[in-house]
Amino acid sequence: MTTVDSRLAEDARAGLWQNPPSLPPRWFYDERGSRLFDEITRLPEYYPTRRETEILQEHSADIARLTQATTLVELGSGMSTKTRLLLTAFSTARDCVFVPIDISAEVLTQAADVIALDYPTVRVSPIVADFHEPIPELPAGRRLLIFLGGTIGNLDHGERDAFLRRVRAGLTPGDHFLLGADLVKAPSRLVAAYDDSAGITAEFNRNLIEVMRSELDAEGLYVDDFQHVARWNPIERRVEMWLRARRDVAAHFRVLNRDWTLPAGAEMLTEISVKFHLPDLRRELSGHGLEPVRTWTDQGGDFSLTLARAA
Ligand code: AVJ
Repeated sequence: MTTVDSRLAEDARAGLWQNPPSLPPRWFYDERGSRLFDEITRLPEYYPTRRETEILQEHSADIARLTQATTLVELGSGMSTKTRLLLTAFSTARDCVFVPIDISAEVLTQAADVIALDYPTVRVSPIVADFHEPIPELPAGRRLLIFLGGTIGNLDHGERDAFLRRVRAGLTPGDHFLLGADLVKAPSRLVAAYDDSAGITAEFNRNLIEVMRSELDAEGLYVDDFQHVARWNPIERRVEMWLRARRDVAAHFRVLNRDWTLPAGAEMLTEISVKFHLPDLRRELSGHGLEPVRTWTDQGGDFSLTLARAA
């Protein structure tokens, strides 16, 4: 068993027998899941990627000037598509180092190679790591650590607190942190972004069942027995994705040596996507020694980028 498998087994043991059962969203991103997510970012209903790209197009030069950074570090970098806008701004100003950090060594190597080819003046120095663990020791220099896409929304209040502590601990006073966060808006638009009419998000969510089936060697677990559910939780201010059993589910996980049941109509929680009010977010950052310098939003105020300075 690989490390990844045993981590999934750990997460499954910790989450599937809780009430309600749950699994953390990082397991969505196997090869098919990553492809489906890529499709999601292009859906008409899914605005965050487009809005964040617009903000970066507009303000990357400002970010380069305000931070004077020489070392750009990206957490959860994936293919670093949006990051190219920052790399262009930074590498025009001065020589720089790019440190993509991702859990997938495969994705990381691919992305690093392409970036190195396209940006000859940028030294690319990838690190395999998980943002649920301490930030690895970063190369010296004035750093800008970025966490884009609104992925901070996957963390609940306690997880966010721990994450922001790790971010602050990984930086030196004067370094900067750039955070992409989705904002509270009409629930109808929020839910549509996670329940698109083409059914891509439904496939993305249901793919988790296939990941569980194959990675945990399950018997009696079928994707077709689960229905995609997305709803707005106004108390927690988050979109939640659930998988609802269409009929009684009785599965056996050979890797865990455990049985799992989910009665018809019952649901498992697969993702939270917290949405923010800017004053709260800025307060949360400064409470963690990350002093907001500037916040940008798109024209419609859908999505935000906040630049903060490590105190
Ligand atoms: C990658 C976590 C930012 O929460 O919007 C998109 C994931 N899930 N559609 C988000 C996601 C369903 C996405 N993040």
